[in-house]
Amino acid sequence: MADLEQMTGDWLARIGAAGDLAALETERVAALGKQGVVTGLLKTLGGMSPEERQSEGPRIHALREAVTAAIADRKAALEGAELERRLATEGLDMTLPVAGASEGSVHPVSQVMDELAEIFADLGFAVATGPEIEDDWRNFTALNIPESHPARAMHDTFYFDRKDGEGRSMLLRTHTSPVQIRTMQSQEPPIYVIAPGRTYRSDSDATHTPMFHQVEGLVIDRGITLGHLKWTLETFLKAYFERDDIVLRLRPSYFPFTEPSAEVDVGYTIQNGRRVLGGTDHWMELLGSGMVHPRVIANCGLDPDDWQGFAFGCGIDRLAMLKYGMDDLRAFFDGDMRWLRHYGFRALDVPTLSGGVGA
Ligand code: 2NL
Repeated sequence: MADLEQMTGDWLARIGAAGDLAALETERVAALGKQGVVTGLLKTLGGMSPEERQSEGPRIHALREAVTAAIADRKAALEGAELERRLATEGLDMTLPVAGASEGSVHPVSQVMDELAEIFADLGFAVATGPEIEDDWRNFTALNIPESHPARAMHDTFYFDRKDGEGRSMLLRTHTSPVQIRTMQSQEPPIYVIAPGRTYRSDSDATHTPMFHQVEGLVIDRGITLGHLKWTLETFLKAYFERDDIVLRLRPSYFPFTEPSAEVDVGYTIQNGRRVLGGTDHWMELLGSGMVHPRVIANCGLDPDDWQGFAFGCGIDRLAMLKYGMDDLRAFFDGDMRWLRHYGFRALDVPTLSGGVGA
């Protein structure tokens, strides 16, 4: 067994010479595999006298450990070299021009969502998102919508057959409010968020699609009043429609999750037979809003004596139609390339407040 040192040297040389991972694997099997040389040596231990085993055992184990370590080192080195090679050869030159005209365009709904995020970021609001499959507690109960409320009727809400682990009915969210419920449950106030996203209702005609987009806003802080709500909506709509003469009118209304509640109308004039936002000649309803109901605040584990807030909700598809002059909601989701080419936005038109959010 005097040649064990010699063997160790030979194996380390063979492993070091393995040029790729496949060659290294061949060496590993030859040394440590079932029929491998080192495995064979280990098997000879069983036939040795106790004295022989005491002297040879540690040497054979040392050989196996040296070979194992060398294989691991070589493997790491080969993998590192392979990564370096790929990094060197698979790089992309981001400054190269696009080959040919690009086909895709940004859908107006995505464009408006970007504009909303941009405008509200300037007012200190973060964007919150959440799952489209929700439980009926977050979609209804937490929002003070009682079991008997018509919004819960099967014909409006898409329910799943299965319940979740806690026995709650699962559904496609009918508004983005459950995102704000999640936000209140998981974050300490003050909370300033908007929640844009897909929502679902079993409803389909010229002005309703079963999937539509909604944006809701939520503020939870101390000493929040209806005045903060009105200023926020006015500032948002002036930036969004890029006009300073936007006038709002708040009408008393009812939502289970706000008290008091207000429907928000925006003034418009008729110019050359078209509606143009601004002024006070005519009014159209644009948003629903109100002061967050104390029961909703309490349902999320916050003390309504400490925290107040306002919330609002509005259809994104409708915001897009009003700003960019589309008249049929269904065309939004037809995937007609002619419509998308006409109303789509170029991919690199990033909305900025300084450049005009719709620039
Ligand atoms: C509408 C009305 C509204 C809200 C949505 C809301 C959310 C929470 C608490 C309280 Cl977590 N309120 N959202 C409030 C008022 C109106 O939307 O007409 N949407 C299209």
